[in-house]
Amino acid sequence: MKLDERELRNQKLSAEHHAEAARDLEILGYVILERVLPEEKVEALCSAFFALLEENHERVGDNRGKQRQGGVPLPIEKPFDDPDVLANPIALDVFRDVLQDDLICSYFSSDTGLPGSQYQPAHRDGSPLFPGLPVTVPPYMYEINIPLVDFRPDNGPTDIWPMSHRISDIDLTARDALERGSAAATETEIQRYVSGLNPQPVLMPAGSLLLRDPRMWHRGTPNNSDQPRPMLSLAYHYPWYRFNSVTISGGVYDAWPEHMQRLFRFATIDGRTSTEFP
Ligand SMILES: O=C(O)CCC(=O)C(=O)O
Repeated sequence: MKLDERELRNQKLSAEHHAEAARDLEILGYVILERVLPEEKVEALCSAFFALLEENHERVGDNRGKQRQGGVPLPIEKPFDDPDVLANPIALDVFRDVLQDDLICSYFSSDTGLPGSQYQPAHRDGSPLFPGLPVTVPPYMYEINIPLVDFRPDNGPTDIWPMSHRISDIDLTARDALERGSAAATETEIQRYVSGLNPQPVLMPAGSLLLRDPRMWHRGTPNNSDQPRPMLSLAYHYPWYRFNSVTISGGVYDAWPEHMQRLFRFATIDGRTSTEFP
């Protein structure tokens, strides 16, 4: 979806675009909002990300398969502490409409396919709410992916299977298959089957927002270019759900406006985690 100048200036979708985005998210499992972040911002995020890349790679290794790092937390400090990244008003408006006003952000990290990365097995994020129950429950969490470079056919764009978030009773892959990064995980019967179902590569300009249901099947694809392909990943959900956690310094948290503090109220702040529930 391309946003017009007014929407970008007001950081709010038109009523028509809002309805379209909410419907696509519920029915298709995703919506792409193009070029929401201004170019200068994306450039600053991208250079800060590249400055950390080597250190992150040394820290986690290839934790999501050959030449691939996933779920690598980024420091919540400049430039990553930007409210347009952590609490994007356009995305949150849509999430709040489909879920509810009171949401929690519990995940801020990065996923990077380096040159030479391979296909991941198709997977969902998180565990099913009711394992083994062949029922599609309503959405309880949404994710945002922010490409820091253009996602092109040659640099390993994420593949997605629209509408697959509604299929609850197929086991795609063992839960630890992604972390083990074993090539055999892509060679199972079910993986061959889903590979034949026409996954779509998410081709989007840097600074776009991919809003998606974490249950929608997706996978990293081979990066055949000579540059890394980084994206930021965030998760927002009902306060009663647990997905991950973020770490913030008290100084950063205290300086935030109340709506940001509420969004991050279950974070670990200066080493302390809230016991409030929900
Ligand atoms: O980097 C990508 O394109 C997808 C990564 C992913 O889904 C994962 O590592 O869980």
